[in-house]
Amino acid sequence: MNVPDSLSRRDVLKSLGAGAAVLGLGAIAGQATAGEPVKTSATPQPFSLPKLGYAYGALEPHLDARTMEIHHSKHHQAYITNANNALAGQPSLQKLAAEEILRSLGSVPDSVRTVLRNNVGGHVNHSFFWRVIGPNGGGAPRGAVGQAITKTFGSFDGFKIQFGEAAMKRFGSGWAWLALKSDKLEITSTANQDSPLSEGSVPLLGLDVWEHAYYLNYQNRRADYIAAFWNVVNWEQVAGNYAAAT
Ligand code: MN3
Repeated sequence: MNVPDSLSRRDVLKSLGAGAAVLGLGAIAGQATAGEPVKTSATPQPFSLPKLGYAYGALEPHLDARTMEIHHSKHHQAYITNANNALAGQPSLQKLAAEEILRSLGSVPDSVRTVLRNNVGGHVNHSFFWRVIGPNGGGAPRGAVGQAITKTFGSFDGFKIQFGEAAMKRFGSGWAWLALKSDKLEITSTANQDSPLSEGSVPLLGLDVWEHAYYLNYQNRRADYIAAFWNVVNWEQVAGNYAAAT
């Protein structure tokens, strides 16, 4: 099969290197507010639902317990189940970490490309999301990532405005991202469960703007949900993501 071969050695090494860097940062970035160690960016198969590093109700009043429970135990689980089912008939793809599949979607067989794009993407995006939010979050980013945000976007408030616009303008379902591409910070958004990894970027911070992420508590008020999000951002995790990517 051509899929593993199609991954350039550099991509694989970069992927593994980022994971190793994250692990190496454990003493610093591992002390996330959630109390969970920072995880490597390589997610092996078969996929399973990661435990949250906090209780479903820990992010209230900003994100309510019922939404968190359904989002994690039902929506995220469904992506995992669908991805594992799709990969059951693809032994060559089973050797790949989730992130490697997303980086090389163009090389996977046509018959499973869309289902993997949606469901491996859903698994990776949600696993990522649970770690960049947490109790005792909020405030402003410090250190290198804080400096890079200020330098790139003018100020932290300027960054929040631009990120919020990306989240608001994403029509329908998708995500807003702070990502690193060619060593530069960028704000992007993706549709559905598309990942920045598929566009050659490394996500640092992400916000799920699917209605399932906020509808119970905020109904149609996506702007209120975005405003609430800033109170739960785990900037220590974002700093760890940035350190691993640079
Ligand atoms: Mn979601």
